[in-house]
Amino acid sequence: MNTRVTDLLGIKYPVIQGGMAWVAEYHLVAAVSEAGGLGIIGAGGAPAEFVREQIRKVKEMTEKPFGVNLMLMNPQADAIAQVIVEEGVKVVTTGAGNPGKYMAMWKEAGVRVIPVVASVAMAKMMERAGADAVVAEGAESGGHIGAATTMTLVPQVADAVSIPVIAAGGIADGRGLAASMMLGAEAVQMGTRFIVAKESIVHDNYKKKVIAAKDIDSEVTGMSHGHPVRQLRNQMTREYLKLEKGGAPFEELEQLTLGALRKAVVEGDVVNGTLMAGQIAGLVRKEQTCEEMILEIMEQAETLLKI
Ligand code: TUI
Repeated sequence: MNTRVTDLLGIKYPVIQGGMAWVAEYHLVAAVSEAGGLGIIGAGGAPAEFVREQIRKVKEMTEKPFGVNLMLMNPQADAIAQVIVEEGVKVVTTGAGNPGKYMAMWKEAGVRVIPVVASVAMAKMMERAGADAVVAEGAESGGHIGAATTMTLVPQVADAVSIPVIAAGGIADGRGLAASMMLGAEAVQMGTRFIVAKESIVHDNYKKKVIAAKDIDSEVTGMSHGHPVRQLRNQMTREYLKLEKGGAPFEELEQLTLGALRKAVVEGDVVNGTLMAGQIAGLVRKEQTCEEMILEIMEQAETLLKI
């Protein structure tokens, strides 16, 4: 299934792994890339030198292309943008902001730049700024989200820009890939399904919660202060939403979530931790290797698209 995205990135399958903070570290990234997709290191809130180490570790494990996701709210974003160039990373995706100020530097260094966007306006702005492709990410996604759904966002972005579009949000199998192609996308980005990959270092408690999750088991916190984050419902989200409804100030809410993603991913605290996952978690039923996941998705999508 060759598309402009597989050509642009030099990958076999149009399947990209979301650059999830804490989750997308070098084992997962190398496994996805080795399986023919594109693995992406999630820089999240990490320091620049940690990201450099992650890049070097991926390079030790695979010669295939891989990328780095720069979360633009990271206080060390400038330094990470630089590390990406210094380490010769071929692909960068960005999230939670506008990567405009890094664009010239990355383009000059030959880095393929793929901003994650949540609106048509942002997609057009990124195309004008020189982006090579965009990820159109719907609100079904886990983590920090925009307002539009994948079903509505992807075709509108595909009509608005000439660069290739990658669909994200609510995609976890071959049906999602086939449907995305029908909407005008040329690849998909998946996060939630890769959380439970055998190669993923995510704590078993967290993986079990994703596998047990049903369609309506996620909540969106932080809507009132403009940073909506989708995650699985637990004691933390219940407390958070109660405080948020009562008009608690941002600083108080922030105290609840500080370090909570790490708590969930590393310590397996599924009570007070942040279990970021998308609405498609209900479809994710078992742990598999990245290769098994990608081959299964491709086979299913190819069968559907041939009909
Ligand atoms: O970035 C994501 N998802 C994320 S980042 C993240 S780390 C985090 N941890 C705790 C609290 C909050 C964040 C977890 N998940 N996805 C890409 C994405 N980008 N989704 C939406 C956007 C986005 C939204 C608004 C991109 C641009 C934008 O507007 C830019 C502007 O400045 O106009």
